[in-house]
Formats: sequence, structure tokens, C-alpha cells
Amino acid sequence: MGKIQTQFRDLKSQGKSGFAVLADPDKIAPAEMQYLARLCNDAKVDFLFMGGSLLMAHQMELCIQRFKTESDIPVVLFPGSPAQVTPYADALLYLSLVSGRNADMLIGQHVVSAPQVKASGLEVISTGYMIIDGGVQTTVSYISNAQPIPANKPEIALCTAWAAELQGKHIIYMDAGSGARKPVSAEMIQKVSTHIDIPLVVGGGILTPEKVNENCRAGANVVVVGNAIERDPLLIRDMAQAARAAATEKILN
Ligand code: 1GP
Repeated sequence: MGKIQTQFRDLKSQGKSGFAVLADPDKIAPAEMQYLARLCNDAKVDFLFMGGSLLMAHQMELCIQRFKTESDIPVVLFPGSPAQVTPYADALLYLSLVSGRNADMLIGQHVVSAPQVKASGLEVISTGYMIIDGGVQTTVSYISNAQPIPANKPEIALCTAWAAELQGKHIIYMDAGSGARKPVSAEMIQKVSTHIDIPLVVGGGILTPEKVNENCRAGANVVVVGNAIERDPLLIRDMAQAARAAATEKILN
């Protein structure tokens, strides 16, 4: 098992939560990456996720290189398309959109990009990617042309996560989509996390350290935040702390 997958698994087995900052190369300039890296180092962020649903700025590799001049935090690709696969990162979330019924997002794009992924040398983390309705159509649900799982149907989310686990996926990522109006509910997180044995990543529409903490106490092993941090990078410290604190709070309650 690769190093980063082991980090995810350790968080799950120890009942802990980590924090991931999502940087979208369409929204951040390479010149800003060193500042971001220093903030992440100070806050002891666990992972930097890199990726976006679109990629208009072809600066992802430069962004990663700049980040790595300042930080040893693992860089994990969260690609919106095979064009975003680059060997400059440490690992790749190999996303299969298991909540949708779009064959291209389940296997088609994987076939096309397999030679590139094999040659990249990246640690590949097979990911059951589930889009949950976040109250607004997000870029990812529009681009993927796939219906999200209804927010009030935790049992559908659980069956989907079970199916992905049974297929051998390494992790589950439940995403309300970037800029979601409603993040994934604590009830759904709890339902899924208590019944699967693989780590659970949760993201989309999370705006406050309190929400990070709530998601972690509900069972998220990694919480991902993008938009809120783009608006206020100083949130990184409090959000990372809120994720770490959740494990202790679970024990005390
Ligand atoms: C989206 O889970 C990520 O795929 C993060 O979403 O940008 O809303 O934090 P936000």
C-alpha cells in the first residue's frame, strides 16, 4: 500500500480526521503557492489537493513545483479530467463517479488515460467518488452530466459506498460540489462512515471551522475545503485545528 493511502487508512483506523486544502489551478496563480505552502505548514495541514472541474490555466505543474519549494505536505491530484494528471504530484485520486450512471466517468476516461497514469509513477488511490446534492447545480454535476444523490437519502449514499467498497475502491469521497449551498449533512456522513471499512473524504460548501469539526465528529476522515480558503486563507489554521480536535472530542463525549 502506498504512503498516502496508508495515511488515509491510519486516520480511519485511529478514529482521527485530517484536513486537506483544495487549490484550483484555475483560481490560484503560481506566485501565490509559496504563501499558501507556508500557511499550510504552520497549520499542519495533512494534504494539498490540486484540481478543478475545468482547466483553463495550464499552470498546474508550476503551481505544484512552487508549493513543493516550501512544503513537504503531500500533493494529491483531484483531477476534473485526464489532462490534469501530472507526475509532479505525489498521488492521484483515481476517481470513478459511482453516484452517476455516465459510463465515461465510471470507466471510459480511465481507459483513455491508463497509459499516462501507469507511466506517471504517481501513487494511485482508487476512489469511489459520490456527488451529493448540494442545493445548486455545481460545475462537476453539470460537466459529468450525472444526477447527484439526493441529500435526504443517506441510505442511497450508504449502498453506493458499499458497492464501491465491494468493488475494491480504496477510499470514498462524498462531495456536495465546489461552492455547494448545502454541504453533505452530518447524518449522511455518520451513516456512511460507521458502515464502511475504508476511509471517507468529505467536501463541498464547507465554510467554517465549526462545520469542519462537525463533519469530523460525524466520521469524516479527511475534510476538504477550497472556496472558503480562497476567500480567507487565514481560515486554514482554525479549520485544520478543528479537524484534529474532533478525535479528542469524540472520546470525551
Ligand atoms: C469540491 O470538495 C471540494 O470538489 C471543495 O468544495 O470549494 O466548496 O470548499 P468547496
